Amino acid sequence: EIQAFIFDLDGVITDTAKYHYEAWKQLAEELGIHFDLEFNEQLKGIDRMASLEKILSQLSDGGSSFTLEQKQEWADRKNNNYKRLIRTVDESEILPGILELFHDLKQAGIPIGLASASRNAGTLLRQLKVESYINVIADPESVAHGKPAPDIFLKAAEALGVDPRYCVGVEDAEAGVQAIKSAGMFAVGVGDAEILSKADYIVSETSKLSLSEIQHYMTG
Ligand code: B16
Ligand code: MG
Repeated sequence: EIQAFIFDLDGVITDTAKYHYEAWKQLAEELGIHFDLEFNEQLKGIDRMASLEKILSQLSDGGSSFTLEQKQEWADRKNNNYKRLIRTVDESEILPGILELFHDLKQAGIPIGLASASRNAGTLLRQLKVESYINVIADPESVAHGKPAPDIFLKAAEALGVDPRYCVGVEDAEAGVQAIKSAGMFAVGVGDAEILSKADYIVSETSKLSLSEIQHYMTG
């Protein structure tokens, strides 16, 4: 029996994945590093500094010549690009089917947790006006290891007081699906079935997410 749903934010509740892409692309271009959608796939769900490290690792010296201070400055620059891009986000950018799912979960008495790597998650939930549906937001700054480690999903489950075995995690990223599976939860993937092949249940888009279908699938 499902006792909680734990959602990723970027790419699941709203399509901010495209703004993260744009913000990194702006920075990568300034640094003369090639950046495309395929590479971006590896950054989904990965925290800010780890994402920067992956981008810099494409340089001939693997980016090892930069000081922490310099890297911090670039990470801040990316975040400023991102904050500029999300300034106008409002409830029209909630992905299709998400509000209906939140509503069905509330109706069924199933609490909702958020497990996003983003330090901008609170701002976005407010702009999307969905805060009232979310019972618990796991703080990414409080966990030792980012996705694909299970920490952030475990943190959300703990805050909800639910055993991970009875949690359903929803993710759009490969690293995120791995995090859910390592946490011992049922993983719902949204997106490309090949990229998300480790998920227990996959839909191509958020509009296809349905509580009754997932329940039906889990109980066989
Ligand atoms: P920020 P999620 C992740 O959010 C994004 O997928 C990832 O691209 C981003 O780098 C990360 O948040 C950190 O975001 O720079 O805003 O702290 O998918 O875990 O909701
Ligand atoms: Mg995501």
